[in-house]
Parts: sequence; structure tokens; C-alpha cells
Amino acid sequence: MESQLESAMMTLITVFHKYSGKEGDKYKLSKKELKDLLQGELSSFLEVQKDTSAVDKIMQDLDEDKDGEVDFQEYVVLVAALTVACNTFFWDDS
Ligand SMILES: [Ca+2]
Ligand SMILES: [Ca+2]
Repeated sequence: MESQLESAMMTLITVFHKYSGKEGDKYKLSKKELKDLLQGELSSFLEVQKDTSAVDKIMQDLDEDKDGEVDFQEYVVLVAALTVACNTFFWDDS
């Protein structure tokens, strides 16, 4: 049986591909796919407004290699950053 962390990692991968495969490059998130992912999976963490400026900003921050799409590595950076922020939020009460 998978451990909790292993199944969390599988979920990360599955979620990425669920959105990245919708259009264009199957292994990258276009801006539209990124927006769908943020709205579909991270809506309680991120306030992604109807206008695309928030998504534009996130896209720019994430897109390390400046190819206009978010690949798996760039997506993991986002998830890791959010996880750190979340951990700080819930546990850092010092
Ligand atoms: Ca794609
Ligand atoms: Ca990129």
C-alpha cells in the first residue's frame, strides 16, 4: 500500500496531467490550463479572480525558462511554495 506521502506525490502528478493534456503540449500547462488548474484545484488557497491578471502574474513568476508555459518542474515549485506558505500559516504560531 502507498504511504500518505507517496499517494500525495501521485496526486500531484495526476492533477498536473489532468490539466496539461487539454490543449497544446501535453506535458506543459498553457495559461488557460494553468488557470483551470488554479481554479479547479487551488481555489481555497489562491484567490484567482475572473480577470486574468492574477493568472498572468503567477504565470510570469513560475515560468523560469520563459517559454510561456508551465512545465512539471515549474508546477512543482508552485506547489512547494504554497505548501511552505500553508505550513507557516497553520503551524507557525510563535
Ligand atoms: Ca497543454
Ligand atoms: Ca516554462
